[in-house]
Amino acid sequence: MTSVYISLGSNMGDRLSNLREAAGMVASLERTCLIAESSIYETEPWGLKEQDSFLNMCIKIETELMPKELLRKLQEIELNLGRKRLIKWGPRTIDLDILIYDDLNTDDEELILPHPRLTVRAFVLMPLLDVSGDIVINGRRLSEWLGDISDQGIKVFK
Ligand code: PH2
Ligand code: MG
Ligand code: MG
Repeated sequence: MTSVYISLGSNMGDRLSNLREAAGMVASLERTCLIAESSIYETEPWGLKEQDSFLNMCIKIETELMPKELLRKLQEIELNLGRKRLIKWGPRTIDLDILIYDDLNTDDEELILPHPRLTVRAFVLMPLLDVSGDIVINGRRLSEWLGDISDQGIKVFK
């Protein structure tokens, strides 16, 4: 079994139930179990400012799915929950991103691991800290990366 951290985000429709449904669907994937869920955070939009605020969370799973298999399954879940790929960094019903897959470092065009923008996004770092503890990514602890980021407008939602 491999430990994997996944980020969930939603800023369209019923954001809370989108997160909950998606987390449930990930938990019921074959050869996969859910280990931990973070708090849910309400976060100001990052990247493209002119959109509604997001709810974000992270989960930890253990899985026997290979990275690309898992990626495909997450994309299926996004589609099943009505995700349409419209604008980069724009509004979305649900976004499921693999953040960390074991200690794997890949530079594949489809799947870069650890997630390349993990260390600059407070909306990822804060929930990740909840479920992973203060692990080292790209040579620094999550809390150190977080310390570099000025306030990105994040508050606990639930
Ligand atoms: N996702 C994005 C772009 N901007 N901002 C917040 N606060 N939360 C997100 O999940 C998010 C974002 C594209 O994946
Ligand atoms: Mg994303
Ligand atoms: Mg994504």
